[in-house]
Amino acid sequence: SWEGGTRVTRSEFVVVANRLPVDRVVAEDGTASWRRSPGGLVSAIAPVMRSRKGTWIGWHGAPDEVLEPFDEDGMHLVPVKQTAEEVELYYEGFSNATLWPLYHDVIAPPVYDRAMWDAYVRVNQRFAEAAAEVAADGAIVWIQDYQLQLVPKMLRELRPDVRIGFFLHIPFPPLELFWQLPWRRRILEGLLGADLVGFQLPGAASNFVRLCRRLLDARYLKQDVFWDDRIVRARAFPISVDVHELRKLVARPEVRERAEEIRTDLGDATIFLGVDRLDYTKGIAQRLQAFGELFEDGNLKPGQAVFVQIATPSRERVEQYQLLREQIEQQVGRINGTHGELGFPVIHYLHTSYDRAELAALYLAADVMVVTPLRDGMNLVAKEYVACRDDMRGTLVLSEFAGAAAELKRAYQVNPYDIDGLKETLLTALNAEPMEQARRMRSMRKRVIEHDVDRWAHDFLAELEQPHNL
Ligand code: ADQ
Repeated sequence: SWEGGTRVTRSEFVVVANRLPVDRVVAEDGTASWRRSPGGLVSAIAPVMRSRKGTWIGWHGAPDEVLEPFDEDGMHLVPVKQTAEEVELYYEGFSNATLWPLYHDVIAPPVYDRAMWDAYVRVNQRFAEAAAEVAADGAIVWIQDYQLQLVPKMLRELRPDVRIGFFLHIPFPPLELFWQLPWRRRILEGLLGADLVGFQLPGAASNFVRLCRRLLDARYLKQDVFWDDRIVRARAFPISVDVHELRKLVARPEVRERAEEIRTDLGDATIFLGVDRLDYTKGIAQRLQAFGELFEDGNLKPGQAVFVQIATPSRERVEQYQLLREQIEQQVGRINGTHGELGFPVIHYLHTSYDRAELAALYLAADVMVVTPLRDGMNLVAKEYVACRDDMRGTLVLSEFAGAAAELKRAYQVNPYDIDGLKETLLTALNAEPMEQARRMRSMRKRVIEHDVDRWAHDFLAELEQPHNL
């Protein structure tokens, strides 16, 4: 169809996410091009996008810039504008200073600010309008994550004919916490615009259903909510990793050589590894505290064991993230200053992002992978580590508060708030015999290989496409 002179491509399959699945790269000669963003979500959805001639709606990453739709990597992409002020209020503000901490057990205090809320509504409306414009009759529209919780309802008002799925990548909080939110009813009604609301864990789906009953007085049966003469299904779909991609990576000779090189560079010490966005939900301070105390107690000696902590820069304009960075960097300095020796720091802290091959080499080099979030929707790092260890070696220390703990039962599970328990578990994992390592790794690998990210996308879409009449 022709609208306002520009051709609108209508799609049977539409993905709506805060970000487009591509990043702009500028070459040395100044020419700009697009490159597919790394990460499981994009690689899971890209094949579906291609086979269904799908459209992806999202922000392209540059404030204030208006871009026309374009095709890249076999996908039709529709950029949605965000002003600099909206990035500050909607993205850094309501999404990452309000919803993110509220949904992660209020580890940091959520900010409740009306101007942020207004921007959240405005930007969600813009995404809903973009989706309404490109969706074909009866299309499938799949909305991603906490930045866009109002879109399901807004889109349904514009386009009652389309089938709407929503997936929340982060935890959904218990009623007692969600209740704090001044706009709690609006968020819940926003989500109820979907036909299917997907969560990482069954417990999150239950929290949602319980809230619908208590806050909106909605009728429900198990995990089906009756709302507006419709059935809204709440279900769990634990997300996973691109096992195929990771296996190909670790099969590359240069990745295996790089892993050897890392081990040599670290003086053949036992390697503990942490890989996280620098985020207060990840429990980085707790794991470093526990590790440092193992030196204090004489259980570890400098040169014998090292901790490699990769911390990806994240949300650097949000105050809590600036505070966290200062705190972690001070802690690293203190522990190295106290326990390190010349030529033998006990922590290697790297505040940077790596490509997939370097990450895979680090996973291969690590003896003990340490994943200790205080709360995490899933945690893909834990699953990536398992997917990479086709040598059946290495141990995984995993927080009970990561969604992944429900599947990776053979990890050494810990409560990261319990520093003594964490210390004990680090030592147990370190001292596990090769046979025991292999036994645990085999069981965890079975789970991850059978439940990879393709299956996640497939299961969600199969459920969404199932007929469900009232
Ligand atoms: P995140 O909070 O970002 O994801 P996680 O699931 O661990 O957490 O995913 C992080 C991804 O970034 C991994 O694929 C990892 O390899 C990559 N990464 C981390 N540090 C990196 C670095 N220095 N360089 C390059 N890559 C790096 C949110 C939720 C999670 C949920 C996912 C998916 O918070 O709970 O598992 O979405 O739904």
